[in-house]
Amino acid sequence: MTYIAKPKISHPKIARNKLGLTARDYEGALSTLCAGCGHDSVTAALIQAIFELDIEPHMLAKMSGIGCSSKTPAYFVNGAHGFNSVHGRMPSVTTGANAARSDLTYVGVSGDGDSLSIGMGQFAHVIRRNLNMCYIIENNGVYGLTKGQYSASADVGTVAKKGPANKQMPIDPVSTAIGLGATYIARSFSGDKQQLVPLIKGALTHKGFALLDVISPCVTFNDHVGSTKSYAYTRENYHHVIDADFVPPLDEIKAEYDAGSAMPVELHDGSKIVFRKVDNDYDPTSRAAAFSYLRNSVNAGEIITGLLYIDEETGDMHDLSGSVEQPLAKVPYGDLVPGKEKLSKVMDRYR
Ligand SMILES: Cc1ncc(C[n+]2csc(CCOP(=O)(O)OP(=O)(O)O)c2C)c(N)n1
Ligand code: SF4
Ligand SMILES: [Mg+2]
Repeated sequence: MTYIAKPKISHPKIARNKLGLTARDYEGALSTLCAGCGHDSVTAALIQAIFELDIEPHMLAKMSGIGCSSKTPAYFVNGAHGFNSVHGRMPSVTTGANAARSDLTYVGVSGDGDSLSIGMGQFAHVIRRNLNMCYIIENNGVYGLTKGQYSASADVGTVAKKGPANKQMPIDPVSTAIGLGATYIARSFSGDKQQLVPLIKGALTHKGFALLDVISPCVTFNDHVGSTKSYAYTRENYHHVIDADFVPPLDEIKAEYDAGSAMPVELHDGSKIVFRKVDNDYDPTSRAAAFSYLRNSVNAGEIITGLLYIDEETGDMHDLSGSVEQPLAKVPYGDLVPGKEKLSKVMDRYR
């Protein structure tokens, strides 16, 4: 999270969560990313969100692929499970882990290259399975780790530090996720922690596939004039379509939320996401409306942020495949072995 090792001093008045842990207990190793990289700001938001949700470190699984962004899990929650997979293959590894341990909270951190270039196939299939995970793309429009080549999210006309402008159409992860049936879709900016933290909390709590596309500028290879993923360009074209607050199950929903266009949506565990619509005609529960709003905004050159779509009705991978409630890894071995009689019955069905 930072280059400078901070001493661990525990002030008696330091904020503690329900587990008695401080935010510092959710930190990881010192970051080795470039100073000012947007990815480190996402790490800071993740630490705050996970701390505030009172998640026990050993009940969290941090997943990633390859890239500067995929190094992020090393920098938060030291005590969590973690798997740094092959480039673009984080979704299938997470699917396997979740199939066996459905009781863990899964957070995957990926890059635009890791998800939309080499990993596009896996990205598409993890969405259609509605795997219960929070999937963050730290989107900088380039392959940062391999020195700044255009990725599949690079906009037409954006210019690299050297060489010609990009001519190929970008793949927008948000529109793609809407089309593929994702059930929680949001976009934010690494420089907007106030918006990012509640969106991460909602994504971690949502039961199903939650995509968070975070514009996260690469200060070394894509932060110059002419880049459409720079800090300056993002700040200039950034538009909150909706503001979302995360309300834990036991907190009352304050009256101010009821006014005007506020709309609470209950999540699976009883917590709530409360929307305050900045654009009154925006409906985050209609897939078709979200899609057309997004397309119009792309044409207007706007970067639309906030919780763009939510569906709390569709079941996750386990609901769809009818798995038992108990995590498969915890089912006693004897119960998993069908035995000769049951096996013959199954075989008879195919004769
Ligand atoms: C199979 C394979 N192909 C190519 C590479 C080289 N490679 C490493 S990271 C990377 C792209 C990373 O870009 P992105 O996911 O956007 O992450 P960023 O570094 O920008 O955060 C590539 C092409 C690799 N490690 N493995
Ligand atoms: S190369 Fe870019 S993406 Fe990678 S750490 Fe540096 S600023 Fe971040
Ligand atoms: Mg990238």
